[in-house]
Amino acid sequence: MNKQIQWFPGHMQKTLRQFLLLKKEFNLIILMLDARAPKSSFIESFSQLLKDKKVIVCLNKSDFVPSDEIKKWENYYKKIFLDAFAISLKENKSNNYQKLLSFLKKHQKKDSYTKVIIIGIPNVGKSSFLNFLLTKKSAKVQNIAGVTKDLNWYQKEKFLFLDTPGVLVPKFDSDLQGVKLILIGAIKINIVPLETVIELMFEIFKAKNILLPFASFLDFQNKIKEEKEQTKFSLKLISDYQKGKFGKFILD
Ligand SMILES: Nc1nc2c(ncn2[C@@H]2O[C@H](COP(=O)(O)OP(=O)(O)OP(=O)(O)O)[C@@H](O)[C@H]2O)c(=O)[nH]1
Ligand SMILES: [Mg+2]
Repeated sequence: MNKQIQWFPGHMQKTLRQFLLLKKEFNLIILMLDARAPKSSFIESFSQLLKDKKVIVCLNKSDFVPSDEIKKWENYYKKIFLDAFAISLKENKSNNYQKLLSFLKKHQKKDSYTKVIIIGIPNVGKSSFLNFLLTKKSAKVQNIAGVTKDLNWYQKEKFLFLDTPGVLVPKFDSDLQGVKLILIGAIKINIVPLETVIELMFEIFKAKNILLPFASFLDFQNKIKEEKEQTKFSLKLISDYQKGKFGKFILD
């Protein structure tokens, strides 16, 4: 089954072009991923930008996942890039987050500003991360995809940080990847038929042994017949997932 989940508005294409034009200027790249989807939130669109650059991977929102499991992904990315840190901007702020700060300081340029670009898919916490670094609310943050629309520079000590709009790919490897990104809020829910999302949500959860209130998608359809009720219940399932009500686990 391939429903071709797609969401690639014009500003994303423009941002990717701008990234490549600015590539030479950056001393460090922070690639922000979502700890709930450490593989699916890494998208092909970034490859060209990351090539031959110093890249630090941040697995943000790790408050939603078991710490031993995210450690494996941290190690996985450490092997590919300069370093990797599982962080949470909501809890456990001191731990890995402090490590990341000292890491940044270690890679600071002596004689001029160190330019750091923060990239990632929508809604992973790029702007939140910046606000945290700046210890004040400067960048706009909201729990929906596509909040940041332009490139914005912020200065902290001898660092210049560039907050960027989240970008995606014109086409996903699979609909499962697309649905995982919908579940973590990186893709707007209204661009895909809700039925597709729920059907694949059952598949993803089953693979992870996570119980939903119905035995299967078919069971869900059989028990809730009316379309309006189905929509209401589907949105509740997604919202409950996003609130962490099904427990801590990784979708990938
Ligand atoms: N649970 C949890 N939520 C977080 C964390 N970091 C950020 N958030 C929330 O995630 C949502 C999105 O944060 P943003 O900082 O706007 O994300 P962004 O990557 O800048 O999003 P775009 O600008 O749309 O690309 C907000 O509701 C934040 O409060 C975290 O570590 N844990
Ligand atoms: Mg933002």
